[in-house]
Amino acid sequence: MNLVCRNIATVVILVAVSLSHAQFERSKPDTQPIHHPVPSIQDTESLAQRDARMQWWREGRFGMFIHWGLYSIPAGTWDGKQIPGIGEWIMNNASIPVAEYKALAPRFNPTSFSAREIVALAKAAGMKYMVITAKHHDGFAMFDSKANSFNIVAATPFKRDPLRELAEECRKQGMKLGFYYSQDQDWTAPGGSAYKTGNHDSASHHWDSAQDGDFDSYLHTKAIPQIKELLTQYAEFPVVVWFDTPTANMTPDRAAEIVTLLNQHPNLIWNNRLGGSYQGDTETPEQYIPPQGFPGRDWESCMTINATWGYKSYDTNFKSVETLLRNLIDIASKGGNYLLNVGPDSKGVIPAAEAERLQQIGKWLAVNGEAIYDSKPTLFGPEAGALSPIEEEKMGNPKFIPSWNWRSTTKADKIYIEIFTWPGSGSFHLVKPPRKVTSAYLLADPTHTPLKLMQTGDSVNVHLPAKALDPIATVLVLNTSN
Ligand code: H79
Repeated sequence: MNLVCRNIATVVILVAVSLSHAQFERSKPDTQPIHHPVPSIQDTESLAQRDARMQWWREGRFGMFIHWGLYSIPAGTWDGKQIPGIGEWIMNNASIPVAEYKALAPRFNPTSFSAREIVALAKAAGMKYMVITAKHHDGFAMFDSKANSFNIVAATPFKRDPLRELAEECRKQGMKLGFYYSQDQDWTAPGGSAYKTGNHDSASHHWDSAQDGDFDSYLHTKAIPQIKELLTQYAEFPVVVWFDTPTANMTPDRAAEIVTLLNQHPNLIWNNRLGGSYQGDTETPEQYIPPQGFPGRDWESCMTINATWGYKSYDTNFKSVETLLRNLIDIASKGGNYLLNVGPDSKGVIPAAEAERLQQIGKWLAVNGEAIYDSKPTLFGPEAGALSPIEEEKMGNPKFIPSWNWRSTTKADKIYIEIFTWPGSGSFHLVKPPRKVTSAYLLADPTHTPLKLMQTGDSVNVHLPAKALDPIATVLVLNTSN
């Protein structure tokens, strides 16, 4: 290929295809008026009330998920065998009897836990909220519970309440705090539900008769009393309740009992995993980014930083800073939030490889956060991409290839282009920008020196320096009118 040809090809790679962005608009109420035994706040509030309730969450964009519990002791290994799968599932995946699993509690003494350090890390990462497992499927409460003694204060030598310590630090450091609670699955309380794994073939999918019992009695003696405790023991927190894995046991009437409690906290945000036909506030894609977001719904992709939620000593499959940061940008460009998980170990420490990655993301956000926080989705359509210089469609037109070359976010008078692949052509070329571009600069340029603009016909060419300011993502800011 001669030089001229190659230059044309690099320019073509950055053509934007303008698709409808109507799918990102949030103009309709979320919930269809399906009949709920108890109307939830989403059923009764006005759109304006909903917008006010969701405001901090929509602006925040980036949160820390913390999966921490007794499973951090076995850390993926049981009886000398490495148990495949996610670490917090070890009890189920290895069919551990209730008594044996409960015997982990007296060994749990995470003396290196520091709420101050964890909140400080979340802040340094540029995260605006955190959600911690108050009780996962294993049934162990990571808080001071009078309702059930299988908890970190009553059953361990540690005797401290990490949720109380986190609440205090979040208050001090200006961080929002939410609680994850497994309301339906509970593998150590009689009557709690279990998803089926392996050969757990009975109707209940239990693997130990100690798990058998009446679901309503589990709900009334453990789950509901503990949810009450979580909603009332921590002053202004939680601001989020994150339910998980509803089964057929979570009927509308049972879920309604929980909704009655949630309704007493009118600023609370809760997700779509309560069950019983309640849709909650947020869609929760797990371990993926929906290509088009969720039209008309608030949403949050929750993702692991390696391949497990709960700590596994031998999972070193860490995603690169590049992947994590580009995930955040991709999610923001589609109007969602990123809830990125960390898994503290049995001493209460977030593994260094995880902390380092968060620090790096925070460095980028400290410079470029303006393009992420409180931004609106792309105006270019859900899949920015490129017309292939080589491949053709059936009709002989260049083939459209969705690409990671760049993403875009929006504010009232600005379009941000987060450039992943720095163009070799020396300029960024936009065909039919959705607004009139009046000037441009790079966000990471401390002087915000205007870049040379060339408007020709319906396209804009922005002159760029030879090298990216940040190899992961350099933000081009376009000042726009109308
Ligand atoms: O808390 C994290 C997971 O433990 C929890 N949600 C996130 C936030 C979660 N619980 N269940 N699931 C997610 C989906 C269930 C997947 C399953 Fe399996 C497939 C259950 C049985 C087969 C994964 C693979 C767990 C056991 C084997």
